[in-house]
Amino acid sequence: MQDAQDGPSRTDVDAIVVGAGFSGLDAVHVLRERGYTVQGIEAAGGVGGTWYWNRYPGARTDSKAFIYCLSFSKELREEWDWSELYPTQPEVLAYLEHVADRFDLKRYFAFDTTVTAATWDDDTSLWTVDTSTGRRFRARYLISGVGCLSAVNRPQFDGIERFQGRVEHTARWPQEGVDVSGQRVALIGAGSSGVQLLPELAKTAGSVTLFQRTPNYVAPYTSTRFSDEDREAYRRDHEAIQAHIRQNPGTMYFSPAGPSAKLADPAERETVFEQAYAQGGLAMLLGTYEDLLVDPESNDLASEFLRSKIKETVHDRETAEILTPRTYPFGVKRPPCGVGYLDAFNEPTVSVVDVRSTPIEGFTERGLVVDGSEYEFDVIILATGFDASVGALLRLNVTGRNGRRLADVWAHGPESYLGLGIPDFPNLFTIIGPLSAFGNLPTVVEHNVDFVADLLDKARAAGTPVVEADVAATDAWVQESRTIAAQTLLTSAKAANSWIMGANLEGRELAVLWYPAGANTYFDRCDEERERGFPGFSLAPAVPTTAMAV
Ligand code: N01
Repeated sequence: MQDAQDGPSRTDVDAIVVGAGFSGLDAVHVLRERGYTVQGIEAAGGVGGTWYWNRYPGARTDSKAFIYCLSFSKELREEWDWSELYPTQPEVLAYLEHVADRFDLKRYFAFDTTVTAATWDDDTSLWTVDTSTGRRFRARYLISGVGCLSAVNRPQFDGIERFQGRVEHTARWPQEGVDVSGQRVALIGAGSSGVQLLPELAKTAGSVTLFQRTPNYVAPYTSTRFSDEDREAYRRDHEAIQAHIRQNPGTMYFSPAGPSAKLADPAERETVFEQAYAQGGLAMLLGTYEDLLVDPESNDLASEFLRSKIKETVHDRETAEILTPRTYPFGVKRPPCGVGYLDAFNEPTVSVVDVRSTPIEGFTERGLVVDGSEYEFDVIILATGFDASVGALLRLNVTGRNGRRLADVWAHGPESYLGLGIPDFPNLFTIIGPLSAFGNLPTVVEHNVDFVADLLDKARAAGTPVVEADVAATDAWVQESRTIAAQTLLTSAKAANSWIMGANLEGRELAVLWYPAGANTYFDRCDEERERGFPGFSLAPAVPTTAMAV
């Protein structure tokens, strides 16, 4: 086979990688380094993945900068200077642009190209990938780097097309921005995106009205600027930091204060909670007590502390009450972090409408209707989130062995071995796919990509390039994930409408989307699988073709 990268037609390659975010960039880089020919496909006009699309004001990470990056290259670490603890969207996008340029990755991608179908052919042992541009690609391996929060959720509001003003979604924010100066703005959604955007809108808009269905336990952000000394310290301590996050269930740089909130001394516990709240970000969830997501009594203590902060911060009693979560435990819905979110409700131009018991009835020419009343706006912003984890994969229209469609196989929830391989879908690998680990995602991405590359190397060395997750190993992984989830507070996901279990989408069955025993345990399990020679995957020879090199 020709070296697909050198010729004008990059149709037949070893691997197709879908997506140019953290996962896709890392996968293309690692596979190239190991001698595979690769074709990347990306729907956007450039690299960045989630950071390409989510350009709304206020967007930033809630992972610390010195771990929210790729760790494989010392040079990359030396030459990139993060400016603050929780970097903003433009800075993360600039970082990913830099990664792509630094390792010359853009040349392997077809941009502005959306995958419309991916089909396995048993007669050739190849994947065929069709795209929106009409180009068709063939490869031995199909690696999904589509991300877990990329399929946009746009609720079907009645009459939305009638509205004469502007409608935008946070996850498809226009590159040129949206000028809301003096405008009457409606914001639908109070998840991480809405919580980050609202205070930014409030700076210039004439008014901001939040339409909130489920209130959130919102932690503040304290994003300090980095000094040169800070940066030097992070570089010097890189190995220790990586070892630390590898042992943390959320792959984050926090050290819990103790095993149990309910068993801690009350005065000490109060101090721990206060310190975590002041520290901001995810410290309240990951830097206090280890049992918050498994013990209801411990969780109650944290939930009540956060409720008291809302009451303390928001002056108007009725507004504070609407913003206070009371029907589900803290952490079951991924907690948003907000710079000045709660304080914004003390501004006379900012208000909230509770749409839990009286949902939005529909849009009109001038605005939207709730409980029979019309609210008029110039701009309506949807911060309504994503079809998480499975959505972006299903939108690839994947068909495996014997014409089996992934959408049918996963009709009652995703089934996958280690979140990476699916029986009947040979040579498809899903980076941070359903039932892999959730946490600081670049860390999980790198671990997943290295695992898959090692597996492909083994298959290549053995001359058995058709790799498929075993049914028994997959069943056991799915069962284990469901059993562990049932022992946690995730069982309250429905009450929280939490995307963590797909409960945010109407008509969707509740599903375990992540391996719930923590990323540290997940990494151990993957490492064990690798050390034992990948017993959970079968390897077989390919149907001989003259076109492929592997
Ligand atoms: O989405 P969400 P998101 N009528 O699903 C509401 C990551 N992220 O984009 O809760 C009225 O959390 C919905 O209401 P309800 C992060 O992992 C990270 O905000 O379903 N409201 C909810 O309030 C995050 O968790 C950052 O009742 C409707 C909101 O829309 C994940 O992405 C920043 C509705 C959606 O909240 C998703 O966050 C941004 C309807 N019909 C995102 N339909 C960082 O900070 C939906 N809603 C790193």
